[in-house]
Order: sequence, then structure tokens, then C-alpha cells
Amino acid sequence: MHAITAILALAAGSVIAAPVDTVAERATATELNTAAKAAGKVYFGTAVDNGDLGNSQYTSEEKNTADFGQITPANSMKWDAIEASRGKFTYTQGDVIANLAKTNGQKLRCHNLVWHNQLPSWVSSGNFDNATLISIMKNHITNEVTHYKGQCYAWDVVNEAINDDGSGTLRSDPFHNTIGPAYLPIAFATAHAADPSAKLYYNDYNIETLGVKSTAAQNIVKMIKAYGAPIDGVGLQSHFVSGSTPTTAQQVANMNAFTALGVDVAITELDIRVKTPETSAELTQQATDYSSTIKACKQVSRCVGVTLWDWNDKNSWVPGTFPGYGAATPWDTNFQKKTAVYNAIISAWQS
Ligand code: 9MR
Repeated sequence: MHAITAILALAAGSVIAAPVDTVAERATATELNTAAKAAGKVYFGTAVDNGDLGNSQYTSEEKNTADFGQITPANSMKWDAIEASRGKFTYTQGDVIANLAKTNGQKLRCHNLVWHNQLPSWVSSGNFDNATLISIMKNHITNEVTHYKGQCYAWDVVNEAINDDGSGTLRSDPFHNTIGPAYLPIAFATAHAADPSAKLYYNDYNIETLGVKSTAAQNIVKMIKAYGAPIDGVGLQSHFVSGSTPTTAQQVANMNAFTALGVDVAITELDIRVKTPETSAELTQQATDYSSTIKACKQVSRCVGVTLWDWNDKNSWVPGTFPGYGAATPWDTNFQKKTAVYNAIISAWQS
């Protein structure tokens, strides 16, 4: 009991509840989400993919809210899953993840509404004119955001709109090619109208340090606001490579450039891949790299939380996309915690 409380309790001749002792609370916050919250964050979370839910080892950890206070559907809320053919909306798989969040008491980051990838061919090859594509995009957003109204802490409204070739230009995709850059503010305004209380994010990769692509993302924030549309945050995906992960200071400087524009930031898809088969030296480096990123979020008050993409190496997208790399998450392929990585994350929240 707190010393002063003990004295008061003695004086009153009865035991009264101890006040919250922040120092003690921090010391006992030894899981990923409890530690993040003790550090003042809204959540620590993970991507969850529908195809992985058949495994009981997966589901028992996925719903462990001490580690994961937030989940993001890895695939089942994307355009190809929701509106595979024009005007036909299918929410079955997305609802599975939304219901998991509800049942387990986890926040839901909804992902995503407008993206050049996982876009059905009726949209990507439709050759629609400007007015028609605007109406298709608005209809998709309105329908999906309305379906999940009240359930999404945040929506990734537009995903990966910027070219990854160092040019800082907007991608050549059906939305940009047909509607022009205005598709971004139109998408944000439409999402806001459908669920005014969801936080609306622009989400991208390779925007985690200052540079051409980060500047382009900052310009997107400015443009959306200049059009009079709302934007609440920027998602820094953070798909990193161990040994070349940006330093805490680099990530903090970058986060500050976004928050100076009046938006939150979140680390939305964190994983740190290593060359496989991984050595213990590489795993030690990986623990340091996880720590650098968590410390950056800790230091920036408007960094609201961190999401892993995914939480274990068995279900991670990395080996399938980057041959020769893997082991990118804090749990191994047998769902065993990598203690060094896990503890590095906790210590970083407590630093
Ligand atoms: O994790 C997702 C994987 O299962 C899909 O095959 C892939 C297809 O594009 O998308 C993955 O998630 C991506 C996310 O939606 C956006 N940022 C990059 C992620 C990894 O590719």
C-alpha cells in the first residue's frame, strides 16, 4: 500500500483502496499491450488473418488481450473480399474478425478501403469515366464503412498511394489515373460521412524516415486538409529489415513531421525480417531493432499504438514475399515467444 494511504487507513481505522501507483503499475505491466498502455498508448495489437483461425494455438494467443488490445484484418476487409463483383457486398469474412474484436474486447483497425492492390478486375480494368469511378468508389466506401459503423477505432481509408521508386509521385492506378489526386480527399470525406467517429488514416510503407516518400505522404495530409476533408492519422507500416532499421531518433523526427500537421501517427504493420536460417546474433540484432521502433512510438505522444503484421513467424507474409528472409515477428514458427524480442519490446515501453 502507498505510504500515505496506509496512514489514512490507520487514521480512519479502516482499510481503503490504494490510489493508482503509476510506478508500481508500470513495473507489473509485463505483456505487450499492458506495457504499451502503461506507457500511455491506446493499444498494442496484431494483424489477424481469417485463414489462420482454424489453429487453436493461434486463436488462444490472438485473443490474449494482455498482449493484443487491437486487431487488424490482414485481408478480409479489402475490396476484393468485400465487393468482388459490382454492387454485391459480402461481409462474412470481415465480420468474423470484427466479431472477434467485439467478443474479446479488442479495438479494431479496419483495413482498407481504397488500394491499387487486391482490387477486383471489374474495377482495375473497367475503364470507367471520371464520374462513374467516383460513384463506384463512393458507393464502396459508404457501403463498407456503414456496415462497420461504430466498430472501427480507425479506418485505413487509402493505402499505399505513393510510388515506391523514389519519385514521390502518386501511383498510376485506376483512381489516380481517372479521378486525379482528388480521389484522396473524396475518399476521406466519404468515409467520414459514413462513420464520423472512426479515425481516418492514410497508410503506407517506406515513409518511416524523413525523405522523398515521407514528404509525399505529408503532402497528402496537407492536400486532404486543403480540400476541406478530414484526416486523423498516418499509418507508418514499418516493414523493416533487421540491421538496417531506422534509429529511434530518425523515426521520432519523422513522426514529428506528421504530428506537426495535426494528425496522429500509428505503427500499423510492424515486422522486422532477418536472413534465414536465422542465427542467434541476428535475433539479438532483431531485438535491438524492435526496441528502437517501440522507443520511437513511446517518445511521441501522438503515436497512438503499434500493430504487428503478424504476431508469429508461421503466419507471417514475409517468407512468401522475400525468399531467404523470415523470422520477422516476436513468436517463432512453433508459436513460441522469442524471449529476447518480446522482452526488448516490454523494456522499450518501460524506458
Ligand atoms: O498480409 C497480407 C497478405 O496475406 C496478402 O497476401 C498481401 C497481398 O497484397 O497483403 C498483405 O498485407 C499487406 C497490407 O494489406 C498492406 N501493406 C503490406 C502488407 C504485406 O504485403
